[in-house]
Formats: sequence, structure tokens, C-alpha cells
Amino acid sequence: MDDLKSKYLSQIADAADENALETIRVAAVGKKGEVALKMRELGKMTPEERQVAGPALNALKNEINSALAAKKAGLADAALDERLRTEWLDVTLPTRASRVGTLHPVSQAQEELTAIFAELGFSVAEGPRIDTDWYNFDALNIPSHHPARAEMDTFYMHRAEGDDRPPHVLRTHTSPVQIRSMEKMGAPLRIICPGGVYRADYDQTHTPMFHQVEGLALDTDISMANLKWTLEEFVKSFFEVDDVELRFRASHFPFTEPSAEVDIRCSWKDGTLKIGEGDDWMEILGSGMVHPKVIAAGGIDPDVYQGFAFGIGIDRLAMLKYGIPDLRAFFDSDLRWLRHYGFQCLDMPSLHGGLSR
Ligand code: 2NL
Repeated sequence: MDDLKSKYLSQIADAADENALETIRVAAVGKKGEVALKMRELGKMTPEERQVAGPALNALKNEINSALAAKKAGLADAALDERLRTEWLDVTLPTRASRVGTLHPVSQAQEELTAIFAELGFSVAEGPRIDTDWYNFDALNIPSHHPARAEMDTFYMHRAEGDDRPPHVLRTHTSPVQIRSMEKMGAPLRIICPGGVYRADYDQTHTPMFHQVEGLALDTDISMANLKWTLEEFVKSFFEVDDVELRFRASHFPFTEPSAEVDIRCSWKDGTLKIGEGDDWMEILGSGMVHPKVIAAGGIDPDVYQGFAFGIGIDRLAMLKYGIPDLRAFFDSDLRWLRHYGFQCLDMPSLHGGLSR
């Protein structure tokens, strides 16, 4: 019996894992194990022998069972220690960099120009993109026969069958916001109206939705000289140049009289645009003195107040400043290609770097 005991206790001590332990358990104290066989032999013994051997076998069985349980617990502890040693995380490691979104170049240009005009004393006015044909056309001295009002130029929101009221339009410029602002705030007035506008046009330089900022200054003593100074300050600030020459060319808009298109002096050298120097001129905006009929349409007396107004395409300004070749890129695709081609425009505007024509 001592042989059995030392045999199994040493096997248990050497067992490498729970499977080995189970094999030992079955062989030693299982139903058909060695201890069970010995117990079966008790019947052939004399009562005296049995009184000694019985308790001894029971004690052996208990001892083997406790050795099995202790070894099992030991193996489990060792397995846990091993996991603790191998399965660890360094929670101090830096996280994976997250992708950060950026402002769209058009939004960025809009924010920049809004800040510049704010410094010049202009506040921002906003209004609906769907408006009546009164605010979009009639109030701006654009008569019903004007080509801008034709369906091929303007998106109309047609009324239901039998509804004879004039249709709404998707605003073709932000001027209707200026008319609404005149009605609401009266004069004197200095505002800019930035925002999306709509025209039925689509090619390399036109998209059906684009962005415009219009400016309006009304007071009792406003002249073209104020317009010229304001635009010079704006252009210098926006394109980050110390000086720039503006050229006013006589033009025509229904809502201004006189009207002028404004060019800025620039040069294209080796595919790089430089603003403020050179022998080229680039048109950047339309402007003029507000037509008296338009001032009256805004509910203001044109005999007391006069003013200047201008309209600039924000998308084109952004393209010029950030070197974007095709207007459609703003609307057709995401803007990762800008980075791909090395444009830093989304983080860091740089005008005189590499604009290619
Ligand atoms: C252009 C021309 C212009 C205006 C817009 C305006 C607005 C009111 C009254 C008078 Cl309420 N004028 N806006 C004036 C002149 C030109 O835009 O070619 N823009 C890109």
C-alpha cells in the first residue's frame, strides 16, 4: 500500500497538465482504478485483516484525492501566472492618430472675407435661398423680359396646377437678402451677404450652385471713391499683398448705375499667379452705385441715400487663392486630391507658391 501511495503521489507531482492529472485520477481512484481493485479484495480477508486494511485504503484514497486537488489548483495558478506574463497591454502607448476633417476651401474663403469686411465695418446678413421673383428680380430692376429670368438661366419652383401666383425661384444672387435687409434695417447700412446661389449652368467655369458675396453700403454721402477704397483694402487683405492696382471698366448691371467691372493687376509667370504686380489684368468682381429704383424697392428714399454695391464669386476667389484648376472639383469629388497634388490650402493658405494654370 505504501508502494501505491508513493507511486501515485510522485506521478501527481510530475503531472504536466490537467489531462495528465485526469489519467492518473482514473488509474488510481477511478471506479476501476487500483485502489478500487484493492477494496474489492477486502472481502477475501479475515475480519481482523479487513479492520486494518479497510481504513488504510480509505485513507490512501483520500490522500490521493487531496493531492490531485492541490495539484489541480497549482496548475491553474501557474496557467494564470503565464497569462499574466504574456497577455499584457502597455496602456501608455500613444493612440492611433484620428482623421481630422477640415473646412472646405469655399467655407474657408468665406470665413476669411467675412472677417476682412467685418474689420471694414460690414455686418453679415443672411436670407432664404428660395425666394419670390419680386425679391430676386423685380426689386433689383430686372424686368420680366430680361434674359436672366428665362427658364434656361433660372431654376423656378413652379406652383401647383391652377395656382396663378408667380413662382418662387432659387435665388440667382444674394441681392434679395440685401433688399430684405434694407426693408428690415433701413439706412445707413453696411452689410455683406455671403451664401449659395443657383443658376442653370454647368461647364468648366460654371456649376448650378455656387457661392457669392455681395456688399452694400448706403449712406448720405457715398461715392465710387468709397467703393474703390473698400475693394482695394479687401483685395490686399484677402490675397495678402501690400499693394494692388484696381482697374474699373465701365459695364452694365440692371441694379447699379453707373456700373463697373473690376480687374486686379497680376502676372502669370511659369504657371504661377502673382497678384499686385505684372502686365496682366484679371477680372474679379462687378460693382456700381446702387440704382435709385433698387434703393426705393428696399423702402429707402433714394433722394436722401445713395450707396455702392458689389458682387464677388467666392468659389473663384478660393480657386485663385488656393490654386484649384476647375470649379467642378468643389462639388464633384471629395477634396483629398488637393493634398495629393501637394496643395496645402486646407491648412495653410499660400498664394505665391505653386499655382498652376
Ligand atoms: C457680378 C456682379 C454685382 C451687385 C452685384 C447689388 C445688390 C443690390 C443693389 C445693387 Cl441690393 N447691386 N449687387 C452690384 C453690382 C454687381 O455682381 O458680376 N458678380 C460676380
